[in-house]
Amino acid sequence: MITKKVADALRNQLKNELESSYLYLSMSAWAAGKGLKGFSNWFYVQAKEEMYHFFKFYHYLLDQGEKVELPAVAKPKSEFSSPLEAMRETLQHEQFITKSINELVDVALSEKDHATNAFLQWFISEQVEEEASVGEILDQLELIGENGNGIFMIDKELGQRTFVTPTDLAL
Ligand code: OFO
Repeated sequence: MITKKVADALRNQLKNELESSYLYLSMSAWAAGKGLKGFSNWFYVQAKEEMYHFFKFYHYLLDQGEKVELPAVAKPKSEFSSPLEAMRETLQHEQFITKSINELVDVALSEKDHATNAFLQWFISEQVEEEASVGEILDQLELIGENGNGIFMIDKELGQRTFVTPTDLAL
């Protein structure tokens, strides 16, 4: 059993995760339209990972006997000036998500909710990884600037990313 305060905070995170997935899917479509297949693949995998995050919150709420109502999702931005801009926005978005996860932990701790705190620890570690991997790509993009060969090389590398099917949820 979880308190209403915790349940409401977790329900709000459903929206954040759905909007994350939607944003990255939009970036994937934008990159595909620009012929950046590798970037498109990377954002597509990212969109799937965000849906997995959404489902983790969704199932946790249901497992705790809570009601789940799906939120309205805002239309994501669909035009970017460059891969650099898209990746900068990705890092900013992930920093926003990290903040939201930290706030969720604060709510769980203030309610002495150890189960929810334990559940959220996976996301705390995940955000460190996400910010680090996006930061690495961003550093490379800032280094090469407008260099077409450099973009081509990074695009090839990002095309290698694959979605690892989670073992804890049937998706
Ligand atoms: Fe990118 O971590 Fe969920 O939202």
